[in-house]
This record gives sequence, C-alpha cells and structure tokens, in this order.
Amino acid sequence: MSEYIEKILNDVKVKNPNEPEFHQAVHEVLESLEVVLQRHPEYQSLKILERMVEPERVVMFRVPWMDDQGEIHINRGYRIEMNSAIGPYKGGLRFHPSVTLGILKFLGFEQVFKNSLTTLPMGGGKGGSDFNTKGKSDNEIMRFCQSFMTELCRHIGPNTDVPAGDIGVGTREIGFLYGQYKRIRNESTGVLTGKGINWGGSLVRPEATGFGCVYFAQEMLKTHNTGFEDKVVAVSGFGNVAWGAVQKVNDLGGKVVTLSGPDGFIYDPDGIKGEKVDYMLKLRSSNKDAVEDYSKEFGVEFFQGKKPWGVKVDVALPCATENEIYADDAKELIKNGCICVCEGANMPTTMEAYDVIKEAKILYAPGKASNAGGVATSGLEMSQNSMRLPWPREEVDKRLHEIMVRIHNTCIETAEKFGNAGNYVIGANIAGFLKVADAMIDQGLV
Ligand code: NDP
Ligand code: 2IT
Repeated sequence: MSEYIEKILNDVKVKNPNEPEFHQAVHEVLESLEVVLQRHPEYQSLKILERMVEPERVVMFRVPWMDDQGEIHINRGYRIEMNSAIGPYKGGLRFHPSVTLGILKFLGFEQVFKNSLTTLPMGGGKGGSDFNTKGKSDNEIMRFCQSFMTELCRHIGPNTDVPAGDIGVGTREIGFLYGQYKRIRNESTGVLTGKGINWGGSLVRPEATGFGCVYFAQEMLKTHNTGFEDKVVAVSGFGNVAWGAVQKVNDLGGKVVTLSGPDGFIYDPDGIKGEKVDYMLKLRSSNKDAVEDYSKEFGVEFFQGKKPWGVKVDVALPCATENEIYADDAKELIKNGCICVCEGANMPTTMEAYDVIKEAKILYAPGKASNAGGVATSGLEMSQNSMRLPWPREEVDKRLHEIMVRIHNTCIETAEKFGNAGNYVIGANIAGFLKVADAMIDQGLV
C-alpha cells in the first residue's frame, strides 16, 4: 500500500475512532484505487480521496416515542449525507439495535460507489436508528416512525435526499414514514422509495435487491460457461433481500437449501420454494427476529447459533448483514466446492475472508456491485414518480436486468483495463469512483 493511501487510512482512523466498519469499507475502496492514482495523479493533488471520506453532512437527532403501556423511550436517529456529486443523496434507513454512527457511515460510503455503478443520477446517503423492531406492535412501530420523520423531514426532499428501506425498514415502515412526511410538508412527492404500489411505489422494488443479486451471479456463472440450473445455493438472512434472491434462484432452476437469522440457520434439502417462500414474508413481519419457526413449520433441521456456510453448496448468497462470512467460513465454503460468492448484503465478507476467497480464485462479487439492484429500482421509482406514470412489471424488471448486466460488464471491463482481470472488487471500486471523482472535479471545490 502506498504511503499516501496509508496516511489517509490512518487519518480516517484517528478522526473517526470506534468506527471499525467505516475503516473497513474505506480500506477496501482505497486499496483498489492505488492503480488509478498512478495513472491519474490529479485525484491526489485535488485531494479527492480526502474529500470523499468526509461526509458532506451528518444529522443526528433525538427520537422520543411512547410504547403501548405509556412508557417513554428515547432512540437516536441519523442521516448521513455522504456525497451528492452525481445526484440527490440516496440510500436506505436501517432500524436495528446495532446501528451506530460508524455503521451508517460505512453504509453511506459504500452507497456512493454503488449508486454511481447503477448509471442513474443518485448520490449516496444512509440513515436509521438504534430502534429495535423486535417484539414491537404495529402501533409502536408507527409512533416511532412518526417521531423519526418529524425531525428527518427537515433534511430530506425529492431533489435533496431520498431515503428507502434497509434492515428493519420495509414497506410498512416506509408507509408510516411517508404518511408523516405528507402531513407535515403537505406534498405528495417521491421523497421516499420502496413505497406501496397504490401510493407511488414501483412494481418489482420489493424483489429488486434479491433479483438483481441473482441476475449478477448469473452473469458471473456465465463467465465460467454455466448457470443456475441444478445449482445448490446457500442463502443467509430471511428478510427482504433473501426473499427476492430465493425466488429468482428458483426461477432460474437452482435450489436454495438454507436461510439464517440471528438465532441460527435452517437446512431444507428439498429446497425453499412455493408456500415456503411466502412463509418468509410472515417470518419477516412477525418481528420475532428468528428463523427457527421455519423448521417447526416445515419439519426441517435447525442449527442453533450456527451460520449456513458449512453446508455443501455451489453458490453462496450472503443476504443478512455485514461481516457474516469469516475466514474459516470462506475456507469451509471453498472446501465444499463452492464456486461463487455473490453478496446480497452490504459488506458481509470480512477482510480476512476476502483474502481466503481471492487466494482460491473463485468467483466473488462485492455488494456494492451485486446488490445495486435495490437502489437501481429505487432510482426507477423516482423516475416514475417524476413522470407520474407507473411502468408495468415487465418494464421495470427488464430495466433492472439490463442494469445488473451492465454493472457486471463494467466491473469486468474496468478490472481488465486497470490490470486486474476478473477482480470484481477492483472493477466495482474503480468504476464507481471515477464517475463521482470526475463530477466532483467538474463542480469545483466541493
Ligand atoms: P431485513 O430486515 O428485511 O432482513 C435482514 C435479515 O438479516 C434478517 O434476517 C435479519 O434478522 C438479519 N439480521 C439483521 N441484523 C443482524 C445481525 N446483527 N446478526 C444476524 N442477523 C441479522 O433487511 P434486508 O433484507 O433489507 O437487508 C439485508 C442486507 O441487505 C443488509 O446488509 C442490507 O444493508 C442489504 N441491502 C438491502 C437492500 C434493500 O433494498 N433492502 C438493498 C441492498 C442491500 P433481524 O433483522 O430480524 O435481526
Ligand atoms: O443498501 C442499499 O442499497 C439499500 N438499502 C437500498 C437503498 C435505496 O435507496 O433503495
């Protein structure tokens, strides 16, 4: 690593203590950019990297709300407005007790490059709260969302910052947030994406991240002259992204045999299909934060406290959360013959696990490329909202598919151009970076 990059990384650590996930995300991107800096010293002299690691704006606020028993609770709300060089800030909201400033900064940072890769005009942002949806009633979730939006609405807008869902935030939460925004601002605009289909949402948005991830994996497999037919697939998580991924693997003739939650994983050798896929929606909306009920419902094995990476599969699609594949998990996957890891979640692979994967030379795609289908379809929702014209399902799905194929090819072409053929990480980081960096230069000292 060059002295220059090392210095930036060190400064990031000193300036942002106790934010290991942010350091990790910055490290991965900056490492990839060395070869760019060698060819384009102007990025260094104009301090583009130093600017990019500093959010344009961070909003932190108090979220007071009352539970069903009348007790008052205080949570912390955030919105990280990371970079608006190529469009309004865009990125999800996460409600989970593990949410901290550092987690959201890592996600906002990743989002900048991801959104750039989609080819749509969207800057990067992320937000959320340490609110725990587990065990909450619908009314409690509504009151929390209303309080959260009462402050957030001052900072967002359809041309300023457009949030969407992430962990713990799905259509139900987006509905409560949108309703409150409308009451306060007295306007119906595309200020949020992931809306319900009857009130401005786009068809295919709920499935888009998972579909996009599998479309991307399909392109990766094609480079090895194979496809999903008869492939056995491990999926982690059981939420929105996992649900979309399972459906698309089934469509393409593969078989998903695992799902996981914070409690452990289930192994279903017959494949998760038909009513079992619909059951995932119930699990997600039950607010129980557990996958074990699936094993009771369908009589399959549940492995408490374990992750699904020890199962023999051809393809792994991590769709739960960050840092869920460690070096030992990667070794297990490879030992069992896995040929492709394609990330549905954001940064699910630790740096040590990535080293193991790189060494083994199996196909590997980073989330900022392979899970970009969610935000890309959010971008399509914004277009439809601006036109006030909804597109049919086939149209949205076709555009999503085209976008994922394009991102895949951009990664391949960019990696090759910069001397790292076949490396999707380097391809994604460089391609995502160049567009944003050049836009920043065009716009002066921003
Ligand atoms: P959901 O809330 O729908 O599901 C998240 C899943 O991950 C659930 O199974 C959840 O269980 C589990 N999970 C969450 N946190 C942890 C944790 N700390 N340890 C173990 N398991 C955990 O979220 P999504 O499906 O939307 O998000 C999944 C991943 O995909 C995240 O990394 C997200 O950033 C990423 N992503 C999401 C997009 C979207 O459009 N929704 C787009 C692109 C990426 P529980 O929450 O019940 O604890
Ligand atoms: O991580 C992500 O890309 C998302 N959670 C989706 C963001 C969005 O604005 O649709």
